[in-house]
Amino acid sequence: MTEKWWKERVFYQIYPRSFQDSDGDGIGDIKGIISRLDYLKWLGIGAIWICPLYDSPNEDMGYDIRDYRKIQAEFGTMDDFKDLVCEMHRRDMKLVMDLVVNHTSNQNTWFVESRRSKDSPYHDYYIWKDGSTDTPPNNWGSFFGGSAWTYDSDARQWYLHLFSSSQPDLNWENERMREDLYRMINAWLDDGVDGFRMDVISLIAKNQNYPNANRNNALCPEYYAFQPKMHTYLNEMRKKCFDGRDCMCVGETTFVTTENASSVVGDGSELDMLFQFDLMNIDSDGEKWNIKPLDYRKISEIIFSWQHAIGWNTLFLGNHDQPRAVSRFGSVKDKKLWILSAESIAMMMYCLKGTPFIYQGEEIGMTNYPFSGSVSELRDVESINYLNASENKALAWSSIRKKGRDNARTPFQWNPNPNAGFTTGTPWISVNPNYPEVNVRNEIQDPDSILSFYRKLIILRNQSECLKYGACIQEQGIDSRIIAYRRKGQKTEYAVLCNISEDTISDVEIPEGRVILTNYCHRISRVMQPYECILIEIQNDSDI
Ligand code: ISL
Repeated sequence: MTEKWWKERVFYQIYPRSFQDSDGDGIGDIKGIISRLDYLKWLGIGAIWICPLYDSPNEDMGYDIRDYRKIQAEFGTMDDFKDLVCEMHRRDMKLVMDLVVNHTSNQNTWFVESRRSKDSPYHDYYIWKDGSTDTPPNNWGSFFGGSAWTYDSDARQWYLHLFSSSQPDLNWENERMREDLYRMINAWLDDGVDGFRMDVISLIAKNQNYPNANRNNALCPEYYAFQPKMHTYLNEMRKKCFDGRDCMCVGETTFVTTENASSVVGDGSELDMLFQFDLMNIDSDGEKWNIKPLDYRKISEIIFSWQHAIGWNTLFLGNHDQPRAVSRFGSVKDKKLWILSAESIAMMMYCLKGTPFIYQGEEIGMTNYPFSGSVSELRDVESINYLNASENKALAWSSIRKKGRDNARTPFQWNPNPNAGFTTGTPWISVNPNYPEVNVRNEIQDPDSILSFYRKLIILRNQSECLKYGACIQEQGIDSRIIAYRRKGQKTEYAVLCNISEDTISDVEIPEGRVILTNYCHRISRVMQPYECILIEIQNDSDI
């Protein structure tokens, strides 16, 4: 197993709009991030992925880029960004930027030029098709609802947008466009960035026949995910941007499967790591908003099928597109279960083999927002489109409460002061009312808090070769409510057992050894208590 910095560090994902505001405008910013680096260092974080910081009209909260080489004014300036790079490197932390190159904003000058005239050199930077004004070129649906095509009356053509109509898809068939992107990527790397998280990178190549899908306005990955040309482009990008640099690329490989994953990752491959979403889709019945209950057996099936499928995984419980981890995989019924369950799911995930990505606020057990049911509470285009298109608003709200992306985007809860210490102004999205209890200041002082547990877990991982590089072997024949596995290094062996249910489970074969981390002070022989988790050192170790 090749050793790499990105395999050895625990990553933290920052959603900059909601992390820390420094100037009272209600929006998080770069200076705010800098002011919290010491907290992240204390937590044991070694690398940070920051969601888009680029100039954007914010139709999709920064995932619609207007200018790839300008920092969003609300977040600060290029000088602030350079300070951030410097402050992070000074603390031996790596910085990973978000790279959104499947699409841009419709306000990007490339698109403005593109729609101006068919003769513009930028016209082919996007995907345009002729056709009558009332019928789109095909029946593909957008991720955010409705058709994936919009008719542009200036260009008198249709353009493709797999996401919102303000996010036209770039045409990767166009070599000049690709060269422009590579120049931009290299410029950021020259500025000191250590890598990229590549937004929907699996969708960049489209089937050039643009065939109709089976269903109208549905997603049809068979025509735009993992197309053969995607590999061509990713290889080209690697050669032109990343070869010879010590940087890391993690792809958001939407629609990846355990079968096709190894076509993009592996030593010397197109990407270093990938994000797969099987666990994130576990509570949906086909479509995101059709929610079904959690099935424990599925969790271990998904986790271990991915551990077998590829040599190195990303490990995560949520991100800015997902509900809060503890609300989804744990229990927020009462304080005790909230703490225990947040800890058990953390151990379940972050002792596996791979690179942990902790989403901001997860380490203090931030929960979903208690939306009362007014559209004015929402900021996310996906939820707003869905609500507007739904006939049964009550049903739509029940799904949004569980799965809406704004759940993850409420301000970070630093302390019990007004607005949770996030801003002195009016926050761009409401703060979760539980902030007087759920916040860093409370938890940092409490050795039994979720935050203290996360820190112990991260530090153990940082110090153990076995937890980083050891083999991961699923424990067979154990109750499906317990996620159990071994990590085996050269001199060390650990057993991990996490009850991810509210049930007390008896007759559990618990291996003998030294308990290194657990969330219960009193253990009962052969019993796993509700959400109990245990990390046991079985074989003597020289690396802790
Ligand atoms: O968020 C989702 C479902 O609620 C996903 O389907 C998501 O749209 C998909 O994973 C792609 O996400 C990425 O690209 C989007 C952006 O809105 C997301 O925030 C980003 O993570 C378009 O750029």
